[in-house]
Amino acid sequence: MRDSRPDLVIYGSPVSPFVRKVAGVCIAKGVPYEVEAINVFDPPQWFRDISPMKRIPVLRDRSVAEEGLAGTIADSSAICAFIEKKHPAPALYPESPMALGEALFIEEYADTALAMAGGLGIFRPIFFAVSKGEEPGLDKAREAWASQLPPIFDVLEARLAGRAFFAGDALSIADITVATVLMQVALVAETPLDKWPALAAHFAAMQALPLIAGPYAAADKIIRKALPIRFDLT
Ligand SMILES: N[C@@H](CCC(=O)N[C@@H](CS)C(=O)NCC(=O)O)C(=O)O
Repeated sequence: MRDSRPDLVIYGSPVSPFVRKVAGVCIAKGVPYEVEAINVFDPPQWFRDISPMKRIPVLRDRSVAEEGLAGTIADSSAICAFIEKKHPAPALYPESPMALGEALFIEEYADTALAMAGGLGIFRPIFFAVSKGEEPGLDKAREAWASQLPPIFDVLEARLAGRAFFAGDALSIADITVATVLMQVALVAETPLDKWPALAAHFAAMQALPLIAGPYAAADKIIRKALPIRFDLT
């Protein structure tokens, strides 16, 4: 009998923006995948062996190997570049060298600066506290929204320069990464972006795409069980 399982397995949880980024790339390209749940805070040894930094996601390509280190890639950026090579259409990395460089910078900026401010500054203090039955860390989250995020939004607004996409003139890894990481804040709080009109328009357009909305809905279902509301941080 033919194996109907997809080649690609994403180890992680849709609650991670980096898992949703990889899922979004798979959806954009029409590549079947499945998500295999991993508790990254207490992972089994086999997962530690394939995730040197003890982070999700890790990808497995079953067509290479079903277990062990072979056939695995850690880190969402490495995973997405691998998927692009294996499934080139539609391209999610611009052809022009400068646009490619810009896209990779925005991806890195969203993965680091935006993820630190939005994930560590807002998502974790709220959701991790609520999950433990504690009061949400609203002071920390409000400080992050008021002080840490605006300079990052300024950078993104300037890079967009009123355009629909961050790099080149088509959807790229840059757009997918900014949207999935910013939606980590939207899981727990309102995200009024009136002061950054280009970013607000970009965010709204991205949220309407199935490749962003689908993985987000899977995360939202998990989050809403512990946290029925979103907080106003203004
Ligand atoms: N640069 C990594 C970041 C991955 C990452 O930070 N994942 C978080 C979940 S969103 C994680 O695994 N955290 C585990 C921990 O902090 O111990 C990527 O892009 O894959």
